[in-house]
Amino acid sequence: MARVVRMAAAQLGPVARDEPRAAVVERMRRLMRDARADGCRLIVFPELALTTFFPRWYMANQAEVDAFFEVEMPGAETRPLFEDAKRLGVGFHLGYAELAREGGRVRRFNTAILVDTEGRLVGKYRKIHLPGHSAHEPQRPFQHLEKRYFEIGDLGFPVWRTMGGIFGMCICNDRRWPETYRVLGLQGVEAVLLGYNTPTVNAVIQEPAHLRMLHHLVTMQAGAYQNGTWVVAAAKCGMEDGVHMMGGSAIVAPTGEIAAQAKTEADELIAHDCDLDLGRYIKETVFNFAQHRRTEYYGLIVERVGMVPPPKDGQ
Ligand code: CDV
Repeated sequence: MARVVRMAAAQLGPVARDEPRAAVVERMRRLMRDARADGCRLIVFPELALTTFFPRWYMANQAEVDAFFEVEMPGAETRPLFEDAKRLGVGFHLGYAELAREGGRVRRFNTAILVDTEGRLVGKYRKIHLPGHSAHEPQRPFQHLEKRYFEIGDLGFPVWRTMGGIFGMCICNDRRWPETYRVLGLQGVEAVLLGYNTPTVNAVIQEPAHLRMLHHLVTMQAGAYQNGTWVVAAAKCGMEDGVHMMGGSAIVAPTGEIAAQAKTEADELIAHDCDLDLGRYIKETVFNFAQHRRTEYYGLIVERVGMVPPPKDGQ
């Protein structure tokens, strides 16, 4: 019997800096109700969904930065999402800025959680591939200070058996890295859930908007196919506090095909009946890892971080 889970990507339009968390949560709750009405069992919200994408600003005052972080999950403002999950029977993936007190110190992560259809928090992931820079670079049209405001995630890339399948998570820039999908694929992942905030403009080098969209999609399509997994990706997009953020929320099938894609740059739900067994034939044939991987030749992938070309003649 096919294991079909109807899943949704809940794209969010812009969240202004002065928009209260409670108002954003109300927008998300509406999307959850729509998902329920559409027969969905799981909904994916974007990265840092509860606030504007604050790493675009340099803030010297840590208290100002910390105002964008959650100190508890659920907290007073996010608890309704957990209650709705249980009441509606719709699990969710949520990205947020996490301020944790661990080992006697304050730690800050770009985090995503997985909540099941009973409203239970079943999984947590902390973003590993943090893009951008750590020092203020005033020559940029806008900043990307994830390396300043967050630590590198310390939880690895786990998967969870829940809601009838094997689920993994990653966040935004992680989706561009084949290593993300392969580590999840080696654990038999059947659906990779992710949210993203991607500026339409590359702040460092001129890059046409169509290429930004191509790179977003092509990496997810390759990751899906090469690991026989669904990928469900939700954007926060549109003109947010003066910076245009890319839409293109998508549900990608294990075949690498795009099963559903957002049309707007506003709050929008896209959904698909995801057969979690669809990737099985890929996992059992062309990407049967146990039969075909040649790890004896892959050492460089973990031994070497940066590229080292061979010496030029005579050197
Ligand atoms: N939030 C992100 O991780 N954004 C990056 C941008 C900076 C390229 C991304 O990979 O989409």
